[in-house]
Amino acid sequence: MSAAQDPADVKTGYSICTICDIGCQLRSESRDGVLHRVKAHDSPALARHVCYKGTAAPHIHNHADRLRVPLKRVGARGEDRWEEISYEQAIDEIAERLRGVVDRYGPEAFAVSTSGWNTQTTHGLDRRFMNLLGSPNWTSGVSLCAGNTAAVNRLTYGWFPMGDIGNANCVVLLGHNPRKHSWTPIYNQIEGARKRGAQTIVVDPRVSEQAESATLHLQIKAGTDAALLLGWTKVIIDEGLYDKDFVRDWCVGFDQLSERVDEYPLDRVAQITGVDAELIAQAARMYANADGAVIPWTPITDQQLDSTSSIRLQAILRAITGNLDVVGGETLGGLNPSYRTESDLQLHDAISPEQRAKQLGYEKHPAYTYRTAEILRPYMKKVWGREWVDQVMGCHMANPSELFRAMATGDPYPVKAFFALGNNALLSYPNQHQIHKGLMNQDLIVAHEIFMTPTAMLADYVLPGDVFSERNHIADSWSWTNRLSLSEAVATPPDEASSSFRFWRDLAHRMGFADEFPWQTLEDVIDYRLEPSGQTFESFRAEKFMEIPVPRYRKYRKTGFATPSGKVELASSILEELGFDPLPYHRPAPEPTAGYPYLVFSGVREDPFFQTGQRNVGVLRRRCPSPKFFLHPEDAMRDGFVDGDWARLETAHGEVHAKVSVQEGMRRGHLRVPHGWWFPETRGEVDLAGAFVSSDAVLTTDTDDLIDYEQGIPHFRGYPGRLVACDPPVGMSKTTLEG
Ligand SMILES: Nc1nc2c(c(=O)[nH]1)N[C@H]1C(S)=C(S)[C@@H](COP(=O)(O)OP(=O)(O)OC[C@H]3O[C@@H](n4cnc5c(=O)[nH]c(N)nc54)[C@H](O)[C@@H]3O)O[C@H]1N2
Ligand SMILES: Nc1nc2c(c(=O)[nH]1)N[C@H]1C(S)=C(S)[C@@H](COP(=O)(O)OP(=O)(O)OC[C@H]3O[C@@H](n4cnc5c(=O)[nH]c(N)nc54)[C@H](O)[C@@H]3O)O[C@H]1N2
Ligand code: SF4
Ligand SMILES: [Mo]
Repeated sequence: MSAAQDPADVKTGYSICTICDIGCQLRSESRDGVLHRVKAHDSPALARHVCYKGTAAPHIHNHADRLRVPLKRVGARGEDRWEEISYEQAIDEIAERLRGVVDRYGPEAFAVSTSGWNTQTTHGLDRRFMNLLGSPNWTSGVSLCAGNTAAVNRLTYGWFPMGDIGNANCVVLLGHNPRKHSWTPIYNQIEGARKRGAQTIVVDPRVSEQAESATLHLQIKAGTDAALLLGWTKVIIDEGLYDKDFVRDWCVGFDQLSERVDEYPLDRVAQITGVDAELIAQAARMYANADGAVIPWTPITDQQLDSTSSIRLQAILRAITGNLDVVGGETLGGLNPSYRTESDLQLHDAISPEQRAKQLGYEKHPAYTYRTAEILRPYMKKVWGREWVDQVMGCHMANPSELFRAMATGDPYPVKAFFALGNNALLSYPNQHQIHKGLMNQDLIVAHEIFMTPTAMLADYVLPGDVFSERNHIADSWSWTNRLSLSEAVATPPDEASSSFRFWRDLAHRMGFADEFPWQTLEDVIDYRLEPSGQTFESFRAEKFMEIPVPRYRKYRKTGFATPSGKVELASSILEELGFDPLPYHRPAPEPTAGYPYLVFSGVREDPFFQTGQRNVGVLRRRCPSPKFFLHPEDAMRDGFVDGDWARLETAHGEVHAKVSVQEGMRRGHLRVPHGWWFPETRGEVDLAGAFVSSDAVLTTDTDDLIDYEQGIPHFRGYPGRLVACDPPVGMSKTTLEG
């Protein structure tokens, strides 16, 4: 047999897909060290959990534009001119320049933004490094997603629960719209519940895919979810539909809550939300009367002006209807005792209380900062056995708006070094102009990336990251659930591409923290994390692909809840201590005007992409070549638009471009803007590859009147805008795409 005919070296393994953040476990197959295909799981229970982004992994991992070697900026910042350097030179220089920033401005001048699920192998070592150095300024895209929800849930009952959709008889989706190709496992769970006869209630200004098959659809006016939930709570209390024993034995603040919801009679709620009063009452009764009901996490209420109240109301409803920690309700999983948590690795005691208190957001918007985590310490210890418990990475974060403002202006102190790992920060927070200004004002920017994104284009050093098919990992869903899942390397990273573990370890060794970073390899860290169970990575891998501890229910009967009162705090003593309203409320957002007649919301994720990613991947981009605004046919007709027209959306803060998509299912007067668009194909022709052309982040700002009080969260759900006809933006005519 000639060499050309030799059978390829075929390797298969289990993988956790990191193309989106739901992390399906799949099967990966490589040939001669190159990822060849990704396919469904061999366990029938998991086989349906794969979408077409997951199976497109070879097109992403083997993409011609994949970053392969470290790059150092040679032109002006953002000019996108580079020289290739060795990994060792890159780390040496980064360490030296970071030391320079810390010596001159203090460790708090160093900030990190990362979402963690795509870099996957960090294991909390980023925070460990920062805590040893003395910087509290870590933030993440999860501050607008499940991370902040986790932190806010803990104010009410000390944990962020996971809905037991598989056993629920009623599922409430506040906007949240899982589909066949968006969070596929959650979609499958909801479909399974429907087939069992579970009722579904969808609250959405659009007839979304989930709304189409819902038992009840409440076509709400964007941004008014808190008012709706106040109305539900009032119905449930007035009609005595709550769990009286649970409320008596396990809740505090019920009378105060009853008084507060009395301010929200149904006619007022109907007027605020645009939903019929009787339909609101019917939905509240359906939820409260179900034997096992869940309100799964949703990003919709993470990104509203009264986000803290919206999230708290979901927590309150779960509690008063007796759905906490029961089968078919909201399970308080707890930590997996077999695996050291990321919080354990993060060493939050290593940073001094004085440095912690410098965390940006600590004073003004403390809900997910160290300030709240510090208050919770003794209660976390009592119930969950650790003082510092992080869930979904979101419980000890700096506030991004405060951070980018400090980077841009030096107020309240300078922030001069910024690292983005697996995060396209420029497009992934509100107020993109301020983020840009902040990035332009840095002495050192490092991006750890797989592609040259607009954020990476602004860096001094770009380090090539590895991808999930190239690394070993055991995932623990960041302490949201206590499941452990195996992910095995089947392919070889190209050239100098390497893991975020290696980045933090090598930097730590150069910055004097070698003793605290004793691990040589990634598998050493996993072995360390598995130590409490007596397992190692190899033994875990040899024995199983997943470990799911047997659930235990109503654990609070033994331990109480991890709150100051030990009970569910319907009126939050922590919010009160922090100087905020302890009870939930609705806060109205700016209304449309004659000049800005649309109520704009951002979101409706597109199936082929995850967030700002994959616009360069031909097999996916061809499914959705351009960004789209959605509007109702009557609005389109009045304003003279037809399907496919290019248009410019203007708000008080910025403008973006997209094509018009006329959709019957939109609520009248509403306009949807997509998230995450830039145009990799225009690199070299358009500044920062079109990062400012269609990105929702330029439409929204983060001044005090437009962010949530407690967390400092931006309002992406319902702000005034107007639509103007325009030509296609420069560079948008190209159609050839790699991959
Ligand atoms: N304006 C605005 N901001 C938002 C949102 C919004 O709707 N509007 N949504 C928010 C939400 S819900 C979320 S979850 C966050 C998401 O925030 P992130 O998860 O940080 O998503 P992105 O900012 O798209 O950045 C992901 C980057 O990781 C890179 N990447 C992918 N795989 C790997 C890998 O294996 N290794 C490395 N090193 N890099 C990799 C991709 O190329 C991409 O550039 O954003 C939030 N921010
Ligand atoms: N294919 C794909 N799947 C993804 C992602 C992706 O980028 N691509 N991202 C993942 C991530 S990180 C997240 S956070 C989720 C997000 O996914 P979802 O939770 O589904 O969120 P969106 O798609 O942004 O919007 C969902 C619905 O909210 C409605 N909506 C808008 N404003 C409001 C409002 O004010 N109130 C209510 N009640 N509804 C409103 C919209 O009409 C839309 O139908 O998807 C995950 N899955
Ligand atoms: S839903 Fe798709 S992209 Fe997300 S983890 Fe699963 S396979 Fe990957
Ligand atoms: Mo998200």
